Amino acid sequence: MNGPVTRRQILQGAAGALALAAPILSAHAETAPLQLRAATRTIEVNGRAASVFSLTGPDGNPGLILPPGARFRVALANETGVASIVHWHGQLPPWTEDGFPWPQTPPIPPGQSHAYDFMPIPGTFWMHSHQGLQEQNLLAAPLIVRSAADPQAQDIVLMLHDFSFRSPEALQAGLRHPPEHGMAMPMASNTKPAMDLNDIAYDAFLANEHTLADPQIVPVAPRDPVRLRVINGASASQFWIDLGALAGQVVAVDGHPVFPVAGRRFPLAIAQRLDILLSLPAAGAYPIFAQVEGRRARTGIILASSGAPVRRLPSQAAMMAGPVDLSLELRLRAAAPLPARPVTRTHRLLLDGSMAPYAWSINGQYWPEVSPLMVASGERVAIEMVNRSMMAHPMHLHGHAFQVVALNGVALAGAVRDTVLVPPKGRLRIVFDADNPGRWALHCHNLYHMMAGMMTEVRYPGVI
Ligand SMILES: [Cu+2]
Repeated sequence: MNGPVTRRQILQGAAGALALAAPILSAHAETAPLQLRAATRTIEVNGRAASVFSLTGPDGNPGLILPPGARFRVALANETGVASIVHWHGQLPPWTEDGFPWPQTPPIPPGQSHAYDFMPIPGTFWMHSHQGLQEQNLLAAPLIVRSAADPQAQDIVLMLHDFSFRSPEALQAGLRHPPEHGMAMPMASNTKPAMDLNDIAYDAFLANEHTLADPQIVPVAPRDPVRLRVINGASASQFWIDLGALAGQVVAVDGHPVFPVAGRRFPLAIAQRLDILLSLPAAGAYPIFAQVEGRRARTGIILASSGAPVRRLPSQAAMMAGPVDLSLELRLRAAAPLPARPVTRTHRLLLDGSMAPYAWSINGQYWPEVSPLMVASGERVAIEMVNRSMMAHPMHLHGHAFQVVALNGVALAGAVRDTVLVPPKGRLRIVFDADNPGRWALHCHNLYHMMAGMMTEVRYPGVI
């Protein structure tokens, strides 16, 4: 074998030697990897058939749920018929296992399988294709990593998606024209300029792949503790999570614990997650809604005690929802903040773009023609994000958990997370420790903004 020996090769060598000497010790190494299958299927949305992707674990359910302490040891089989690669959103693997189509880690050809093996961090995560527009066609699923420290509660996953009967390519092509589907909505104060909320007019919004015409009904016993894990897996839609008659406490965002924040209605930007503790106060049926910002459209699931009557709920709310904002972000405080230390390197990102022409850039550059943001191992890095456009950008950094330390100039010991919303004309500051050498994508998680260029790279020196 050429080149430097990696830590993994040393460990594999050691495991092999031990296996020869003492077979009982090899049992762990021989544990079969979890089979994850990317494929295609037909689903029914509002009574009409649609061909979409699927991403299912060994039990045939979407995604994976890992028990406490388990490694992420996965064989991903690509049965989609096209090249694909799946990103483990929010996880901190070595960069070559991140599921991003770098030249060094190309997409998995159709019919082939690829192995992954790393120690996951606990919490609510998700997985999605990072190839082309596949995420829009539901190549996305939950990735839940349980922890021995989790409080005893019934785990309920609520994964959101936006859906269209048109192909993602047709949706993207439509964006090159003036924004007839775009929506300009005045902000609360009419002294401020108009902001853009939704680029695309979707046909449906899915909650665990159902609409409110045929919602998922989850059995829950009154007063039993529930941990609701909400994942915004939509490609270009942001939601207000509405607990209706239930009172909840947000205890984690993007998988990372926060001091509890009580409420009934929480904003959720694209790609973000919320862990909410709640319980049913009495027998009955309790909807959990997700309403699209700037729209009356909503989706949701229903938590219902045994035998409770469930009534049909309209898929349009009475009132239009306002823009998803930083009202929750301002209240979040990390329960496990980054250790205090001085910033040793700062990068500044200017986020620019417009609906017409449909082009979105970072520091005036369009992916893939970008200058990498260099960081070195051991540095405490700050990134200032300044949004000069009229649309919000949910910015996601791969391979690192960052802490939000300033919002519009206000300093705070905010949440540790992997995706943060930069509102129109807003600015914020995040910090992270450069502790995961490699090449890492940093991009807007609005799929169409990313595909129009709003992506850059964080790179460590010496990576080949
Ligand atoms: Cu964006």
